[in-house]
Amino acid sequence: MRSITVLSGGVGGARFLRGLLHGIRTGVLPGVSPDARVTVIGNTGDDLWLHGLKICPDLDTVMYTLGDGIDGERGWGRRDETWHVNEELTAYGLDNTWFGLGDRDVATHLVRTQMLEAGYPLSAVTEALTRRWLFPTYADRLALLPMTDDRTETHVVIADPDLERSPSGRRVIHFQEYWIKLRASVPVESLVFVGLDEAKPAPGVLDAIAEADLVILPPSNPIVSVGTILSVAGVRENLIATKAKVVGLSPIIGGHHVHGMAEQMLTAQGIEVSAAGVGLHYGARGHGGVLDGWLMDSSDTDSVERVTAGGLRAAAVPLLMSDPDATAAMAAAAISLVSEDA
Ligand code: FO1
Repeated sequence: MRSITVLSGGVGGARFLRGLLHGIRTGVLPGVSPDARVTVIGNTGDDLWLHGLKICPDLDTVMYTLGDGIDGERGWGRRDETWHVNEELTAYGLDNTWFGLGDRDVATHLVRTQMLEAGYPLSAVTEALTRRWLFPTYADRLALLPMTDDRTETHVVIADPDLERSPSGRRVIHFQEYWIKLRASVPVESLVFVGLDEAKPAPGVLDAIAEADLVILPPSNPIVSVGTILSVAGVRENLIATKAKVVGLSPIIGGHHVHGMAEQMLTAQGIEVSAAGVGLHYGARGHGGVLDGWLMDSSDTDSVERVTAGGLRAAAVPLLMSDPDATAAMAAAAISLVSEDA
């Protein structure tokens, strides 16, 4: 295999990608050549405009993680970060400084916003930013594409008991406010994917799926990360039609997400919060779905039979991305699961 395409969200997807690239480098991935090219299709549903800046959390998390600029503890934002700008904004009385904007991170948003305002599409902006972060290490063997150049934002409808403020008894907030300010602690009435119905795939996105030897759905959020990418026009159709094998790894282990808010998002969409539930939600190619194989954690071994019955190849191995070697082993297991001779 020489070309691998990964549909990725933020923290979970970035951690998986670091292991996948480690596995390519160390030659532990069956049938994958050491000079294999990886194309990441990044989720832009988490994007937001804040303080006049365009912020793309999932693209930046992938870029900083693979460019070794990420803060390892948080999993997002820059290492060696300071927060003076955010502290000053708070001192001026702004009420949206719950979004942790780091001083180093601001530079990324300033460059992005200036380029967007000069008329460059998000894909060109992302390519320019990755020239600093990814090109020195990976050259043309790694590309990060936004899923679309069009504006998309995931918003969350929650109950609002303050009928003065919300006569309807419900309120719509940006996904980032739900996740960061409310810590995903309130019930979700529904999700609104602003712009997603009209979003066109960014240049290279459909080709990256159609021409891949392998497509991977990493353990990112199946609703607000992978789900949004699957909803961009043409993506699902190309996944069903591609000559590539398509394999996914479960973000749910033993009925729970490892971090983030996949449980809340699956519940909001009425999808069973389990490894099998997510795999069968993505579905088997040939049965209206997009997957050939679904890899679950060892604690979900008893779900293998049910997923296989759904038309998917399935296996259960340790899925905790504790370090690049462990993650590379997961990627190798996923590739083996859908290899011809498996
Ligand atoms: N996550 C938090 O929990 N708190 C924050 O203050 C925060 C700020 C932030 C700034 C830039 C960025 O790229 C990501 C940031 N994140 C923060 C993470 C972000 O909410 C998540 O990475 C995804 O959007 C949800 O998976």
